[in-house]
Amino acid sequence: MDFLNKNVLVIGIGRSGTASAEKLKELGSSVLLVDSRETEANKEKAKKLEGLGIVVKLGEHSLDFLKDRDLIIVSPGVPNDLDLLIKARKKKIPVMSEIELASKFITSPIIGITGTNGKTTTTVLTGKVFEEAGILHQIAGNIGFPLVKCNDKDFNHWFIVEISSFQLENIIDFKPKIAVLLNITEDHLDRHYTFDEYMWSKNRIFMNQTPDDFSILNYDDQFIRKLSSKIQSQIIFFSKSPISEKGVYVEEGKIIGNFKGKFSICDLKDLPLKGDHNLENYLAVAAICLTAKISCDSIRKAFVNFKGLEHRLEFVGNFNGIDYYNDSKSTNPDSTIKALTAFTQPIILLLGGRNKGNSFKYLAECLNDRVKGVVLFGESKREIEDALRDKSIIVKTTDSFEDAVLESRNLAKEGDIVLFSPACASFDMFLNYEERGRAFKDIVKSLKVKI
Ligand code: UMA
Repeated sequence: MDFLNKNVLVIGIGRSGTASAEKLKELGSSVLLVDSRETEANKEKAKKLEGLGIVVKLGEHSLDFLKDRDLIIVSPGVPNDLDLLIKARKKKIPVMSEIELASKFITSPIIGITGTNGKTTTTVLTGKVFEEAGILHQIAGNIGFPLVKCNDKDFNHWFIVEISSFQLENIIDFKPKIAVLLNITEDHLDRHYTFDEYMWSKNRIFMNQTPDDFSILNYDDQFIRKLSSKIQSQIIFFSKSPISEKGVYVEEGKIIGNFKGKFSICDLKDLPLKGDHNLENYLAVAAICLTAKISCDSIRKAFVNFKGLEHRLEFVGNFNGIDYYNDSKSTNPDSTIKALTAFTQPIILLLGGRNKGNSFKYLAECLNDRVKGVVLFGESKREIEDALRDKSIIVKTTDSFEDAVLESRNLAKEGDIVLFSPACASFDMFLNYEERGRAFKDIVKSLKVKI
């Protein structure tokens, strides 16, 4: 696709939109970048981009933006049913996401990793194995570094890309060599409206694959296993139990590979990250790396040395015999359910924030005997309280984030875990989950936690 002298509209002045606009300008397109939010920060960004010859318009979107447009690049945070996009499609103006634009310039193989939970850990850990094996690679995507900023003109390597459902909504030809679907549970229903629509966007990761490509699928997820019959690429499964299909699974405390014969990859007891979700991540990474023909030795070494990521079951410290864990990245009920599997001790669980359209009923059912108490905060506290009504668990509702953390300390006894795994987005009280996680850690540290 030639971008020279094309009239392109880019929607969103975040990381994706800015990087796309810069790339298109470099390629000789005439770029109009628009964003509905006229904030001081956006005005600053606009000034810089205008210096590069990009026209920027902040404030309400206008249908005039579509006039004489050849192409639209849409940021992931922009809803797919935005009036401007609906009108653009009616006018037959192509609409593509930033990863689609990026893929036009990439010839090296892409590993695309999607799923409701575990994407970032799987992406980073895959990178660690590639690093251990000495294979050139770059990590990009939803992790915070737009793929369109990457360039593979100079050398041949792998792109390890974390991909969200939002980014998949507007792909056209995007085709990963290895496409990974970790799990699918309810999430982002405020944006996708129904679970089927959310599934539809996730499944798009496979839509351009051919029998020369590979898909890595979670055998234990009934929705994912069902869709395997519709996938064109070579399927490699991973499972927490023994399976006869080609792939990676757990048997007798070991991770086993079954790729033209069975072999042991590593012992579970040597793996530093605990919990069912981390086991799924390890299995997926092993399957990806074996598919990329990396040795078991490199996989094992990287697994053993990887200590996990900030805000994902991160150990904060011990205060008066109580262990505090920050799992602020848990923004949906499923990730909290999985976080609970990491512990055998009694737990005080902190829940709350902005609900993304999920039900808390199943989470309430999964609060097993080990959850002694639940402390609620934020916008969704009443909704979660309703879901917990029939449970014989101590439930405390608080009026501020700080009160919630202090209340959890009051409920916990020596030997207990305080688990901050909120099951909700952070946007009711914080800029993002990182800021929320840091706030949790700061409050815990102010309790004079010994790290
Ligand atoms: N906007 C409009 N009109 C609208 C709606 C939004 O102009 O109708 C504007 C907003 O004001 C905003 C921009 O469009 O300025 C949207 O930007 P964005 O939210 O897409 O921000 P980016 O900085 O481009 O970040 C995106 C991803 N954000 C989202 O998916 C919400 C980042 O993932 C990603 O790291 C980045 O691209 C680079 O690829 C973040 C995320 O929260 C981490 N992802 C979700 C998740 O992981 O759960 C999917």
